[in-house]
Amino acid sequence: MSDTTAFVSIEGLKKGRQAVSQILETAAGGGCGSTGGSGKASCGSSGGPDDMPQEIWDKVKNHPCYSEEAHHHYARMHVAVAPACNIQCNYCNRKYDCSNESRPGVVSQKLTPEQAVKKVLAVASEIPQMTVLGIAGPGDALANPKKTFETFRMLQEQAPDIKLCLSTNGLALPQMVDEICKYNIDHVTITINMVDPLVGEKIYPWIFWDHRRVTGLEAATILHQQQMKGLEMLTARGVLTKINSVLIPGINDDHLIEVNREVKKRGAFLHNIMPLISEPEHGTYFGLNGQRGPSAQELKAVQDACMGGANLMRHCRQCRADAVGLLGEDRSDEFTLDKIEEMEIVYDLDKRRAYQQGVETERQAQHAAKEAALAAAAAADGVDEDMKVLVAVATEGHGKVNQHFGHATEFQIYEVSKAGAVFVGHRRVDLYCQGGFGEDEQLPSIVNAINDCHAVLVSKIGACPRDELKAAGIEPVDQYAHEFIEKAALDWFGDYRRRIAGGEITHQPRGDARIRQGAYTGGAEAAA
Ligand code: CLF
Ligand code: SF4
Repeated sequence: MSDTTAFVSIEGLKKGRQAVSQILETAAGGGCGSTGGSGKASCGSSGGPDDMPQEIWDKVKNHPCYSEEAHHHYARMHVAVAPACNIQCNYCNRKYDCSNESRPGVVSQKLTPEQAVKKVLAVASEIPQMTVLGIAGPGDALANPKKTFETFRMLQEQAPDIKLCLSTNGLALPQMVDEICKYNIDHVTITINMVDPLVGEKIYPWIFWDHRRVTGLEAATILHQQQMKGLEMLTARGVLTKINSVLIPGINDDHLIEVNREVKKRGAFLHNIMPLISEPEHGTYFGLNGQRGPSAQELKAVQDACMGGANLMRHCRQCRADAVGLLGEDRSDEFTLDKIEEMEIVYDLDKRRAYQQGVETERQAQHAAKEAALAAAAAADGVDEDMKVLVAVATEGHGKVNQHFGHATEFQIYEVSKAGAVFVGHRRVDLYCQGGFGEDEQLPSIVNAINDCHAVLVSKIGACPRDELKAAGIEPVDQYAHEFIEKAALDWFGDYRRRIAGGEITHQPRGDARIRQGAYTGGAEAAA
């Protein structure tokens, strides 16, 4: 524990941790999205009020980042009101969005707090499942405190049902904790890439601190102390915290296990380990100096090594600082300032609640389907009881297999075993169907992206990609169209094991996906 903790009331810290630790205990070992068939909640999954303190359930149940299950149903949005930053990360080029929360890509429009609130109300009236407003750049939310808190203040008055969320590098966090609590900001993300300043000095060339630029080890030491102190203070006040870490191969890959341990000790609710995206064309220090990002397998290996520590988020989409919609989709183009001017904005709380009630009903049906499929899987006989395979799923939301292969721009990846179907990540791909026709030259890259999967579950698929997938050893499966994902994955897995047991097919281990995590969509993607 750093010496800075002297500022934090020990009693407060204990109390805050107590609440958070109850959920962490239920989550331990399950991983994000896993219930392990036990019915226990893992944060980010399908747990309910019986699995965790009611006040925590209320905070996470419809937050798409804090609940893996919720991300199939609920949307978030970001408003780009925070352009300045107080540190330099080697994976950031200021032309691009903040890497704390967003994939770089120029923010289309920076907003004033008034414009931001108007935009939120416009989105809330059009997308009733939008439940969370986050401020995540394009710089650092807390390096722009006036704009950040003014936005939250106005929004709290005008749209009280929307959860408030912010993301920060942590440097200015301790002195902002009172403000954060004043506006009922229940969710705070801190990007923590190291707990050892010797590692930190390879990531942060400088910080701006006490009216001067500080460099090297001193900079990393101050940043580390501020991050730890801020995390402890938030825990003591009962604010849910998520830690984002950028996985930088050769710099902090092994070290992230220690980061996970240290943030868990200080009450972090979730740990989101994200891949460095480091393309030279984005002009970052790392990108220009040959620092590569991790492969999908390297990312999963580090995440798996952290299991049992702070609970993991694996469904992050590294979204833009002006993203709008479900995670993985971006509807920001529909809500530019020009378009908002022409919209009739009706923020109708009752209508929003009624819509969300419908979402909850669907979610319960999804949960029930998953439980039934799990029971069937546990009862089924077959070969190799410990078998685990990956399946790719094409979905456009609602937790269902409901997307045509040719329309997918990403596949969700589930690890399936008799114990359950657990979301473990996603793979972005280039669109196969363009202008109504399949682009066959895209197929090899799509197949490569899911090359470690045994099957791909889709609502529909054409003959050409079907043949190509089969030739690559990946089963194209469309018989579970419009079913809930976990049920579909478990049913397919049961059938797969039966076919092996019956001698129809032989189980073949799959190879590694031959692409780098997050690096397959060209210009829109960049550093973490
Ligand atoms: Fe935004 Fe972040 Fe809040 Fe979510 S994002 S401020 S916690 S509302 Fe979510 Fe986007 Fe990943 Fe962030 S998917 S980058 S974790
Ligand atoms: Fe600042 Fe975010 Fe860029 Fe880091 S990634 S330098 S915190 S804007």
